[in-house]
Amino acid sequence: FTARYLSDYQVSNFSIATVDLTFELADTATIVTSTMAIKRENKNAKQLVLDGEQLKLVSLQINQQDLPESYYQVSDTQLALDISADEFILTIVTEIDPLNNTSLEGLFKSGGAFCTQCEAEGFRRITYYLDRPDVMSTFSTKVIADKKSYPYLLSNGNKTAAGDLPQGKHFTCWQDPHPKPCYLFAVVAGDFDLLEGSFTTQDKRNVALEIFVDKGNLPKAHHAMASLKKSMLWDEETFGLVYDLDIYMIVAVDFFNMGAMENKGLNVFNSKFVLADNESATDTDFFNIEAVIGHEYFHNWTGNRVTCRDWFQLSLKEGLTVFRDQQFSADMHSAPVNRIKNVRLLRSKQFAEDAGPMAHPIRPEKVLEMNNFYTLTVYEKGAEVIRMINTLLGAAKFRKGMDLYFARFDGMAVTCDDFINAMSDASGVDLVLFKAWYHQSGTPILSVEEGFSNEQYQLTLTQTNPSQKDGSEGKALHIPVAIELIENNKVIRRQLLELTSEQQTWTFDNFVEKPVLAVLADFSAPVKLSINQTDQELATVMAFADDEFCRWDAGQQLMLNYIKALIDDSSFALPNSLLTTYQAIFDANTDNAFKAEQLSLPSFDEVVAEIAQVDPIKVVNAIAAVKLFLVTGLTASFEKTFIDNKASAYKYSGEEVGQRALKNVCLSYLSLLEQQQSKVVEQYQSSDNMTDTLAALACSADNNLVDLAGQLQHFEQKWHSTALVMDKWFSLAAQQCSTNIFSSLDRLLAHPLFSLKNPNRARSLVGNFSVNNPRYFHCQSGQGYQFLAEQIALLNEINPQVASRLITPLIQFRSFDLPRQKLMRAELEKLTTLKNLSKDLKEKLDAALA
Ligand code: BAL
Ligand code: ZN
Repeated sequence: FTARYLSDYQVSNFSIATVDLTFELADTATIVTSTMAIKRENKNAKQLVLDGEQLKLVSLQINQQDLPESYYQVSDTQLALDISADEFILTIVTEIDPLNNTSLEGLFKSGGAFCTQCEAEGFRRITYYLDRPDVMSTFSTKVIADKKSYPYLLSNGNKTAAGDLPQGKHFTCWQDPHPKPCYLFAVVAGDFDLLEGSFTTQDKRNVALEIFVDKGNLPKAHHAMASLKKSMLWDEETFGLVYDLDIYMIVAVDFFNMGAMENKGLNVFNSKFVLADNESATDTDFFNIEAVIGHEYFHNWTGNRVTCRDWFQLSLKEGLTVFRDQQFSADMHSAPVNRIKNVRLLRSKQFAEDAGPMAHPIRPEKVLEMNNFYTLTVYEKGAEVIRMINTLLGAAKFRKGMDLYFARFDGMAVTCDDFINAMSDASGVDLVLFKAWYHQSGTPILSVEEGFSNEQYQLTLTQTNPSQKDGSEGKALHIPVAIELIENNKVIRRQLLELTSEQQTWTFDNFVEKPVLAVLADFSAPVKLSINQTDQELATVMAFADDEFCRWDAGQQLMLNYIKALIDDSSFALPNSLLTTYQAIFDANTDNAFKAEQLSLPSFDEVVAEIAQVDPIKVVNAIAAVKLFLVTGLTASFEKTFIDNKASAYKYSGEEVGQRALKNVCLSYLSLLEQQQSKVVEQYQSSDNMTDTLAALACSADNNLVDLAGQLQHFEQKWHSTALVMDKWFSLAAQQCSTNIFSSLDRLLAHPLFSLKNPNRARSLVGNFSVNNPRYFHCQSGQGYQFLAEQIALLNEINPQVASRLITPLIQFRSFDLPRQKLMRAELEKLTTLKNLSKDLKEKLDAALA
């Protein structure tokens, strides 16, 4: 395996103007014929080297003449051709085996359907090609298959022809007028139910909207359709971006490595992000479907019309598109609650990645396996970086920057620098220093010092940036820090400070007494905050900051301080003042969804991110102790709020989602008290919706309540034939906080509905155990680590991409105490000896064990 470096980028020696593809689909021997119009762009380049993996080369022709064997060489990864002509037509026929393709890259079977996944480098598993994003071509595709089994034959662009063929076969032809890199290519063939809709663009064109789902699932596609229409309208209204083909198709499949894929005009989705109805989907499912449909739709401009020059620039499209989907969700729902959820994800998962062995800048500089870089850093931190540009420029200038970006680069493959330069040129804002966010890894620590004298308030901000992988010191970044100053329980000053050096001090005049600081309003930068505020100051921010994020965050900080105190000393006595502060959350006139976030304590991962080499069981115990203290002291408030927010028949609407969230947070607290546990049973039995059912089940699993076994059995009987719901069942069963968990896990692995070949299933059981069952994943015997490592070893052969994702909790072993480190390391070392160790795992194991 050889690593690739950003600094080695060179333009392609050859271009491909057009590519015509014919797929003769068959389970184990699909024939792909590719005819390409190729031009030599670099006169000094002698060989044309095409990428190709796991292909059987059937034939090769130049300008319709067979190419003698002496003119080409085939290896496991390449086809090198010696061709003297500068312009020529190359026809390649390959044979591939979709049925046995369990990696789910390239062409594979998902259930009964054929489907493709080409990003990042899957197209090379379909045919030999210049598989790089800066080679953009016009694609036309003919798909041939058995008509009865595969009535729908789909590809990118517009349908140009269709007809019957002998032997019960048929064909459909597609033409995509927009030149594109091959990672955006897709083919799907199957027998589906089709939900049809339409959208009229602002320039009055009619776009056909088609959602393809497994037979019988049509009623579950309506929310996805509504979400698509909202996305299309939002992008027109917010960014002036209009859809550019006559048809937009979405296909939902059960076997998929990612959430979804933005192939031009033909998105392929994990069915989890399409299918929903009131009985089987949770509020979170409904929310996520809208967000992911939006995300993939927004890629049509940020990703497809303007794409990446090379894969190191992935954040060019992903950071920007996540930012756009976050803005979309914020506009559709509560902006502060969305912001809180973004920040929780960042703090719990991205901060750990940025502190772990796979830490990388949002624009990585060295890659062994590109699939390893579809990360929280590239996506979520990448979105934070775009958000900071938005904050520094202001919304109007940010929009001007977007307009200039599209005016300059439409139809091109470009770099992150091109994006920033457009932003800077359009706004006049200097972003030279800001660019360092693109090449520096690690989470900056922002330390806050306050002073007060002679009616003057002084604020000193210091940034500390972690040292980099090459040993160099972290440099000062351009950090926007939005603050509020509160005096007499009122915000009297609001300002955006720009920290551009290691340390800067700001002074504010005319204060009678020291104001209370609310810092990082709306979480204005992805940093860790180091600040000493008293409980009283935090309570003031919780009650009186204007910025909702700051109000929420002050509560989190307060709780974190006490969780830390309990980790240091488990006999630490929590003060009753905490109860008063928490009671104020119940009493405040705020919306329910926000209250639910305020009542939710920092998660296990968020706490781990704050403490070096921590004993994980102490973290679990400390969080549980704070929770028990709060519910014991405020039982009546939790109970009243729980009862007051019981909704009538299920409806997915903002008001009711908030009510359910608040009610279920209260139930989670109450379930710690034996005398309240009947509420869990009652809720499970009376629930008419998946949100409440799962909330009750989670209480049973987390507290190992006696009713859990019966509830799981009942749930399984009811839902055994609904795949997405059974994923939830496997997740919950893996979350059971019980000494019997390891025998349960063995039974679950042997369950007839369990298969490691289905990524959703593997993630439900294996992923959820290692992430959401910390007491047993981190148990002292090391059995939890061993369980995960054994499944990863199996997945290494089946689906390296999924294996490589699931290994994350093990490679982050340095976050934990030395005994755990030793146990986790031992499992990682065993994995290094695997036969056929994949590139995906090797890159992570090497980084972790270095
Ligand atoms: N491009 C891979 C899937 C996504 O980020 O939309
Ligand atoms: Zn994306």
